[in-house]
Amino acid sequence: MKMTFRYYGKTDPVKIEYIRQIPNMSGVVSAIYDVEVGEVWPMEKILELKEHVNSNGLELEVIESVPVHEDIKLRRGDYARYIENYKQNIRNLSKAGVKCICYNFMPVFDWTRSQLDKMAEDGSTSLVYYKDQVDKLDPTKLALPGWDSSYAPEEMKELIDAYKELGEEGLWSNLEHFLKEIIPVAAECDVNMAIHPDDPPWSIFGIPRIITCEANLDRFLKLVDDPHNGLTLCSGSLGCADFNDIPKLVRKYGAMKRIHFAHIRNVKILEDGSFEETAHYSGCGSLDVYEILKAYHEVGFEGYVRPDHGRMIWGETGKPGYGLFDRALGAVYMNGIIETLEKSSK
Ligand code: DNO
Repeated sequence: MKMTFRYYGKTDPVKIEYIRQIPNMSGVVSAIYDVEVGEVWPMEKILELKEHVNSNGLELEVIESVPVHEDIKLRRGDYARYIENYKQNIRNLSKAGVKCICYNFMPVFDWTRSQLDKMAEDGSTSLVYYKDQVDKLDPTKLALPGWDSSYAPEEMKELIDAYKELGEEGLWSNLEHFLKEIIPVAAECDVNMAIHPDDPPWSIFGIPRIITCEANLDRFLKLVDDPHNGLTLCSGSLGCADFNDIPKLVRKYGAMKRIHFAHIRNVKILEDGSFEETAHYSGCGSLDVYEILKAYHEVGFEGYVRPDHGRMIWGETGKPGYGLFDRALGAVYMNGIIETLEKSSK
């Protein structure tokens, strides 16, 4: 497996020069951030990013994410044009050597948390999801990093209502339509599409969420049964629900060669089903990172892996979940486990 690190481009407070100093880093996972959602990423911008990454000794083989416009998820308005644009993005990225594209099909909101800087006993801060707090939030007035903040409250309300009306089956049907359009292009370009699970994997604010559990992952993979239609298996997104057994999912979908990208994040599940993000080390959270990596090793996983959300430690400030220090610790911890697994199985 290839170790990678998420990088938000030249404006990221985490400099690419620092990322390359983390042992065993093969490349960064990045995106073009200054093009509106749904539009085609100009080839010059893609090549400029590639050149910037490559000149720092790293690869740019994974894009996270090419966002899917809400019109596609709702199959309304300009969806047909946005799907054509999406296909063009796949073609352009493949021309620049990209092998894997991560995306999600979460309505309106990407990952959701009730607090981004909850302080733990050791003074570190992390992202948390407390059910009672989330239940009290007004989604039309919320803004979290990673979310599209361009909606006015009344537009947000209209969108939420449209999804409530669409319901889960409507969303499945729109996802199927989207996949049937884009996967043939991905196959032609030999780019692996890797859907990110819903985070958290349950419905919030009454909006449907479908990439949540084993039965739904089975259903998703069958919508278009092609290896290019695969998964970003995010341990923390799926694993914050105790009905998801991550090593089991890794073994199952890994053996089917349908996992293209592994996100490793640890979370501590609380009694009421709330959760707190923790350090990657197994002893800190509810997930056994050793068992998860062992499952990847056993199925001969050859895709990309990256440490996901880290805490803020050692006085660092920056993008919630995406500082340098704790993610670097996560990468090095994972390197240690992977090296041990590889050498002890020889
Ligand atoms: C959270 C990330 C997600 C992910 C998107 C993929 O930190 O894992 O925002 O990038 O859901 O489209």
